[in-house]
Amino acid sequence: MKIAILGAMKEEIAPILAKVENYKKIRYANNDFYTATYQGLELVIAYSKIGKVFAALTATIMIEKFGCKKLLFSGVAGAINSNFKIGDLVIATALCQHDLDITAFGHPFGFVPEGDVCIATDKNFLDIARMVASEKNIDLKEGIIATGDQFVADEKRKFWIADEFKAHAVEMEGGSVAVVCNALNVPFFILRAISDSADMDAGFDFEEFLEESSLISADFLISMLDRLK
Ligand code: OS5
Repeated sequence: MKIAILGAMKEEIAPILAKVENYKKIRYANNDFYTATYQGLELVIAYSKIGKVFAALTATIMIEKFGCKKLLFSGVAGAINSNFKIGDLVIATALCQHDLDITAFGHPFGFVPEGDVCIATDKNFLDIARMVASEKNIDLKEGIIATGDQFVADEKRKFWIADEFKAHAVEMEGGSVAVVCNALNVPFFILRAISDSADMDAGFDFEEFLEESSLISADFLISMLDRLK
């Protein structure tokens, strides 16, 4: 059974590609997809490029063209919860889209008719992540992750997202991947390591910690794969 491993940026998947065996690059839809094996598991690895549209496109291709039956996302995120520090690992229990707004029609933020404000992560993956964290003595954080086509570097916006969606972290892809996987009945899991605090220092912190936090997330994801084999 093929498993999709997705990131948004090259830096987020580089440490995963470094750990897999004999990968082969396939160019499709303006993107590179790497088919690989890891401990007998068949993987398809890609970075989507930044934002909801690219992430949804790439997730769909991994499922519909490459036949992936499960999807795991690894990458970085901005912290909303003030207890989350740079380098902390966060798993999304559910995902929402903070920039989806048809409130002019009386709907709540993040909602469109026939959709849901939040989409829950696969329970089995959450259990595996909690098990891996407990074995490795890692203080794994969890909660709702809010997604939007915006790099949040502003406390006012961050506190609004926290208040409106009860979100603990923010990023730019997970919510759209959740929509795709939910529609296509593919169990999914979104893992992020904190790279910044979505505040006025976010741009600097992100650049400084992108590589380090990507590696933290990738290492944990690889440990989860060890449990799936
Ligand atoms: O993928 C985007 C979302 N990621 C998570 C994240 C986040 N999201 C929202 N708000 C925050 N505070 C967040 N913190 C972490 C990270 C990523 C953010 S957008 C970063 C863009 C950085 C960049 N722009 N140009 N380059 C890098 C150089 C470049 C040039 C050519 C090709 C590729 C890169």
